[in-house]
Amino acid sequence: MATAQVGVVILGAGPAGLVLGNLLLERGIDCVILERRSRAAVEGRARAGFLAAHSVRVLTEHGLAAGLMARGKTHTTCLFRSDRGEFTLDYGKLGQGEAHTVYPQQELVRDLVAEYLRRGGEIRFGAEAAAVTEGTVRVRGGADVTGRYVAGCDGHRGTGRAALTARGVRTARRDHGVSWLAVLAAAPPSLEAVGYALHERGFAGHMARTATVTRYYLQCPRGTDPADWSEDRIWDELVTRMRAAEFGPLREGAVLEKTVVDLRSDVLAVPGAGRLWLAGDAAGLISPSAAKGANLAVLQAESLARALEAALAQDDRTGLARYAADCLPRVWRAHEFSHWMSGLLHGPVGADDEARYTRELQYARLESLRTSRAHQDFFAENYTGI
Ligand code: RFL
Repeated sequence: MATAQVGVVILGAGPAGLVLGNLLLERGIDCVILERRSRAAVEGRARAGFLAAHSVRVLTEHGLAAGLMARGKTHTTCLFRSDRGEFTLDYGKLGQGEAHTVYPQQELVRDLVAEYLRRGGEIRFGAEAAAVTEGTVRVRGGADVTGRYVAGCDGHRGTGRAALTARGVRTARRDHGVSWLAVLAAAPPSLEAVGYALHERGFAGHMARTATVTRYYLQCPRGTDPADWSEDRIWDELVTRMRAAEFGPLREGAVLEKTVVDLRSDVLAVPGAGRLWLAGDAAGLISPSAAKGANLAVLQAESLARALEAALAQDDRTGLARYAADCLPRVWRAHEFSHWMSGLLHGPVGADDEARYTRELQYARLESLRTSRAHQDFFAENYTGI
């Protein structure tokens, strides 16, 4: 049985759905968010942390940045380590001179939920979209919800994407063939900045989150079971790959969370059709090697809000057609950089001639980044930009 029709039914209360919901309410468009998980689960899910300058601008312009302004940290440097030494890139002084704001995704989600509710929006937690047909969303175990438009912001395994691919929309995809053990540690950062360590045992990464929590990554074989990684094994491996003996100790702490992330990327050929439009991971998944996913979600949510406003207020669908045309080139540029970063960070395993050739290419790329101002500017522009 269908309930009354709203302007936009949004699937998913992640960064994409919540930014979109807030921007629609700001424009006076009624919407309802359907989120399959509980509020506590959504607000406690630690994932991204690096917000590009563009994301911060969007959030600030629309009154969504109070928390990140108060508690976010500005980062303008990152460092690279290998057996050939260490160097820091002050990317805040390179390229466009832009910075990252480090603010844990779960805190951003918490702020966005609070603001959405304050603006009078409705979120139904525990409401899983089972299918989307035209403007109607079938909710598992509940009443159907109908909107003039449906925004699929329910991630890359969501119902929105499934409905679109069932209609024949193609996907371009790549499996990077690499996995990361993503570790969240109750430990202060060990470095001032982001640290990328190249090692013959595999990549290791250090990402500051807050004064008491740090994220680490360890490249691991596909199919790795996180349960095989004890706390001691994680720290031993991080100490080795981050070359702590040479460059300084790591500040260790309890492991709060460990998950395996397979590095995969894909982009839908068009992010919507008819009454169903997608944003965020639903429209395309990007490997976390350059920390772009949440930033693309914000970018797309902003563009989609503008397009939906025109479609709803003036019955003008040209904005929706332009949504794809405007976003896709920027999405692909982020994918290109992410892919480049993946090649920089992940060396081959093994010591045969081909592995040695690829590893030397990796070092040549790193050396070019260390010494060439032109290369550094290009890196900075893509690293902070979206
Ligand atoms: P989300 O955040 O996955 O939210 C989708 C929401 O939809 C809900 N859902 C449904 N609701 C109703 N019905 C259904 N059928 C549903 N199916 C799903 C889900 O419960 C969820 O609440 O997608 P969104 O909004 O597109 O946001 C994308 C970002 O979350 C993602 O791209 C980033 O987290 C990626 N990422 C990073 N991005 C950055 O920009 N910077 C980073 O530093 C960064 N670090 C990361 C990351 C992702 C990681 N993992 C876990 C893959 C680090 C990690 C470890």
